[in-house]
Amino acid sequence: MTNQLDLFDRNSASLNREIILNDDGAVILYRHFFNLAESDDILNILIAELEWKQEYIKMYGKSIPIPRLTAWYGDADKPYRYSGIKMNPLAWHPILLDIKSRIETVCDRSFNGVLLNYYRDGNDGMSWHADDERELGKNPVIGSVSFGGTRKFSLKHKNVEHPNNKQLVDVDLTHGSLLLMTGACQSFWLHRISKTKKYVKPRINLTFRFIE
Ligand SMILES: O=C(O)CCC(=O)C(=O)O
Ligand SMILES: [Mn+2]
Repeated sequence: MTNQLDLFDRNSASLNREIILNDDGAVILYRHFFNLAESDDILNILIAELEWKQEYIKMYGKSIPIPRLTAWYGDADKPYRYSGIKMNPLAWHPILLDIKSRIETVCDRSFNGVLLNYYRDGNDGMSWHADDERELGKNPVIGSVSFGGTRKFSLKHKNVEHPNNKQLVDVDLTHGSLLLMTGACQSFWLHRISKTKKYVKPRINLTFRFIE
């Protein structure tokens, strides 16, 4: 049987790769996937040219703004649903297609949609969840690219008996980094971006996904 990580080795031998976890799924980090000049340019284009929206979720009969701005781009007819929000895809922006083809060189997978999150400051975040929506299929590969301020990404095992249920796996996601979540990661692990009282620069994260 091919080891999950061997697949990635074939394509990414020349890139510095860090294994964040390889237990009930794998998480791999390429800290400098995009260089500084590229990352600065991409961040400016994403802020200026994408259609950012404030979405709301219903809680106890009230409509609550989610703590970040979002956008969903992708192939037509691939709507995406999470937390009761249905997002129809906007047509691909050229910069998103460029990023997609760059990351596909190491992902061994093609993507047909991308969810973007814009964390304006430390009051924006995303609580514990797994990317386990049915339309992503079993064992999805998620390609997560970050630009802008560094934010702490944490993983927690879902099994309360597992040591990493209490001891979180923390990773700083820096400007230009690519994080791959693969294998059974979404079945066994939760992840989040915690809010912080510290000053943090605005950050945009893109999670490339394949909707079946
Ligand atoms: O902002 C991040 O790094 C994580 C985003 C995320 O988990 C998601 O979009 O599902
Ligand atoms: Mn997620």
